[in-house]
Amino acid sequence: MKIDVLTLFPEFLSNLSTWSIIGRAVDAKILTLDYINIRDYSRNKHKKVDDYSYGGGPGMVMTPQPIVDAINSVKEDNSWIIYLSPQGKRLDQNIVNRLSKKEHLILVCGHYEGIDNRVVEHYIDEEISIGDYVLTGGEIPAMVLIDSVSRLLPGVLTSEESFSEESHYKGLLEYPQYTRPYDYEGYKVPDLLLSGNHKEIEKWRHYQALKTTFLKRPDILENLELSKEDMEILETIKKELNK
Ligand code: 4HQ
Repeated sequence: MKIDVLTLFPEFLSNLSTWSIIGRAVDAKILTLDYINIRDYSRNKHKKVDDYSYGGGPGMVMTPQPIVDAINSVKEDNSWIIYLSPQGKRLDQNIVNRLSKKEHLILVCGHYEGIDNRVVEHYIDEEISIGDYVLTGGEIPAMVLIDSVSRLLPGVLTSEESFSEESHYKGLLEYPQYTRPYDYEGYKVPDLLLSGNHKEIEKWRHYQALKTTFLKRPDILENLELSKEDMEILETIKKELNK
């Protein structure tokens, strides 16, 4: 996959190519990351990229010309152009899965009060938000998107790392995990995990994943199609919790 990030602050993002698993993907040429400085495309003699808002009001708006020229400098037939903004669809694992199958992503990062709406309407394929809060720019959302998408590219995670992706915990929160020491300041690891009984451990983890999801993120459960077996386990969990 190729990802081009269009930004006014390429140096803020450039560390990403060396970061752990993403760095590994870049080294293995599974992922090509490029940062394009929108300002380089300004045809203004002062390299200006913003202007006052029509209709008045505080704050500057990013002007179309440098953004569209920057898009056109990298755009190909297979490109999918994304604008990161609070007005977009909220990023979730389903969107991440879909985007991980694209050959070329172009991520447009806005600053100031945002970009001229004609760019959003006519040059952007999809608007994506990483959550309902206001940031100072689209660079951190772009990093979130790059991180979540790159770990799904074939060959980036080891087969062990990607196992949980395919397991039947799909969609549920993770089961609790423990490592040594067995006894930390009097807090002990559940004994079953030391039993060596893999079948029982598997059952326990499945139960815990359902329980954690029910307790911490009931909204996730509502949007999942649970198997008959999982529904029964969930009933047991509810009974044990007296609900
Ligand atoms: N911004 N999810 C305003 C965001 C944001 C978000 C990016 C701030 C765009 C113009 N982007 N600029 N939340 O708050 O994606």
